[in-house]
Amino acid sequence: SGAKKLVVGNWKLQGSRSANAELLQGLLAADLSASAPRADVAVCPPFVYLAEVVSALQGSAIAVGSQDVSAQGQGAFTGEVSAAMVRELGARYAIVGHSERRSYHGESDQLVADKAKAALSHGLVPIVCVGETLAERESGETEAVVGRQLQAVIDTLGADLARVVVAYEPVWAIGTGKTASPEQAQAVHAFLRARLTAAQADAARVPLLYGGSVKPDNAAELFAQSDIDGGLIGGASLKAADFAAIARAA
Ligand code: G2H
Repeated sequence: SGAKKLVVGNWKLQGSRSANAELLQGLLAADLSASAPRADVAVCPPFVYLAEVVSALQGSAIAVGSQDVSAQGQGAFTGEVSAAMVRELGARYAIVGHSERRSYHGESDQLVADKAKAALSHGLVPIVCVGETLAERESGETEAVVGRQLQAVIDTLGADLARVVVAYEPVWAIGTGKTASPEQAQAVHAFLRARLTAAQADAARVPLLYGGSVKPDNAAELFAQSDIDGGLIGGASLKAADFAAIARAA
């Protein structure tokens, strides 16, 4: 579509203070607001680095997000990090429901929706991830699965639905080097757009990101699809040159 794209880096469980400093220095040197004017850019480091990353990016156009957030506000929830805490550190986004959280940490559709609600209520923009496994795709269940994942968010957020970002990440394409073809991705994005719009007219403009092995050499054709509004980038977000090239492909 013609609007500005959103390109988000998901660092996952990677980084160190020195590696982060080098990566951020590379991103700042790439001067993305000038060299990638069609992309809004954000990076999502592990929680413990949020403050330092926000501070390093102060004054730049690069926003910061967390990779998860608690559904709880506060209390006896050892190990959790609240949306208010993430927001206080200066983050703008919170990824919720990444497939790695759904599969390795057993996060349900409802928990993911509750996390999105907690994020929104503290001024964070949730990036809600949905996506099917290979077995689900092969048995023709892709739309049923992503539809079910999205429905929990629709039911839980009500009138706030239009304030989220949705990322479609086919599980079989995550970190595997297999990318959905632009046509495969577009078909699911069109389905998600239709579902969002049917739920609420305003939600037609919810940014829909594609994630799963996005690289400099496939980003442009993905971003050219009419319902792909940007990307959620894992591996390729750890190299400044690659992440900058993806932002420039917007
Ligand atoms: C999917 C994606 C980023 P990668 O998880 O969220 O990772 O680009 O490494 O497939």
